[in-house]
Amino acid sequence: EPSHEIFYYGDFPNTFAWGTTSSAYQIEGGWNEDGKGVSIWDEFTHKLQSQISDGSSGNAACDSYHRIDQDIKIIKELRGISVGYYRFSLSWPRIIPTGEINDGINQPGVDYYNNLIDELLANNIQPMVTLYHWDLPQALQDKYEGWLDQSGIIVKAFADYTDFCFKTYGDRVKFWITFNEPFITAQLGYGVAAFAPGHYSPGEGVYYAAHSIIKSHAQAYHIYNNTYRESQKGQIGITLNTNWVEPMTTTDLDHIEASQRSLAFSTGWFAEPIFNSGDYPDVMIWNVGNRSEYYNITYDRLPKFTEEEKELNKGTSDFFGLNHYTSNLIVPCSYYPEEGPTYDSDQEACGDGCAEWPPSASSWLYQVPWGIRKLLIWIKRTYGDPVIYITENGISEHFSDGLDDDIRVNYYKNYIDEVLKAIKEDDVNVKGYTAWSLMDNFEWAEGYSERFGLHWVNFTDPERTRIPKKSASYYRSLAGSGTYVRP
Ligand code: GBH
Repeated sequence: EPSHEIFYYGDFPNTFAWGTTSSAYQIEGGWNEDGKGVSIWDEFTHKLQSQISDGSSGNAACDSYHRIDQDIKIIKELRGISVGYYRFSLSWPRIIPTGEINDGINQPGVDYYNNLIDELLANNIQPMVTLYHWDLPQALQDKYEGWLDQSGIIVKAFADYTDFCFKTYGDRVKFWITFNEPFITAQLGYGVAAFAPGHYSPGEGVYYAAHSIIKSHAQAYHIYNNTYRESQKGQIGITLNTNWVEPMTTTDLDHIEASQRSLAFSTGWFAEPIFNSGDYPDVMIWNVGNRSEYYNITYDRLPKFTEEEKELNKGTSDFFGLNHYTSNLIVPCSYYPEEGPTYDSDQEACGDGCAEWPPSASSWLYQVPWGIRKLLIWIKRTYGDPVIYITENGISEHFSDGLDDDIRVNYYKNYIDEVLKAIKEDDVNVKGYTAWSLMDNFEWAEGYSERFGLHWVNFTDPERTRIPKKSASYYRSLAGSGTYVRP
């Protein structure tokens, strides 16, 4: 059980790695420049403006496509002694415009990332590269229905893309993340349609998308493992997003079971195949099957892995990449939507933040520092004590907020303190921490209305000036006390 130290704040191991992060669509802009292909987020923001709270898009965003120098400058200033890496993502359609390598690559796009990587290294900042942070080439969506495709074409397209990236950048990139938060792509992209590509299929598509993503991840891992690992000597894994969840009533067995189901349906959905059995959690198979029966659905809404696929899934992550922001309280709930079964109703668990927890500018994000420690302990116990990198953690403010971001200083101080407790008191193998985000950026369906940055960005200034907030100097001083290490 966790000890009840209220405030720990000792020293991090001097091998601990510190970083900041961003993603391609959220910062780059240059959406149609130099031969870049259209992504599902370009299409979604252009065609369904009403889905974005301020009607905006990432067309220009932070203009990082033209401003590598400005980004390097703020990363470098932040680095102090030890903020040693920068996590960013590659835009697949910037590199391969149609998504299929046989159609050709886009050399200016390839060079953009070559320059970024070279500049980072020249400044002693290690690149941590995400291969897919939600911006699928639109052509793959149009031709094959994107991640819904179960024929193997999408898996092959992703495999070819990642192979190209390992070959092209792997001499310098030693830390790869295949997918950022596949849960979000599946549930928001192909389930409830709140995110691109806006495909509404809450009880089927949601599971199909996850299925082809897991297979794609496994392929990419094996390509790296078999062809590149020996010569390039890097690591490769996946990043999953997880809220910590607590039963609403800790003495009620139904509430405890509901919170366990909730974890199985969110983290377990991907972590069980990749870190444990090779297959989906039993409770997911059971629940989805039962609810299909109720609706007289005879095909598998949750697709089955073959024995061979299970073997290919198993053990395909060198580390557990964790994006964590908040916690929820869970109650059991059972309902049967008239339209048919849905991922939400399949899990028979409902949850939300607690109104008493301090809020943020995002409706879903409550400040619950102790949640990250419990989650880290749960991951350690459930997935065989993996190496963990926290690949995102952070808090939002409103568009009108400025440089005095005490709320963010406080959030980082308290969450990072809980991470330290997990390392020192609970022996969780956390090796690195990454603050989301390096700078304010395009916050998906919230547009620019929520700011997550350590740096404030002036979105009305064509220069997109980046100015450090109070939290940037706080993070610099905190992370600056350790020793510089590569993730
Ligand atoms: C991460 O997602 C992303 O990786 C990153 O790109 C993003 O900018 C960052 O967090 C901050 O959000 O309003 O109820 O529909 C975290 C997962 C996905 C959580 C979208 C909030 C919307 C919930 N986020 N979700 S709701």
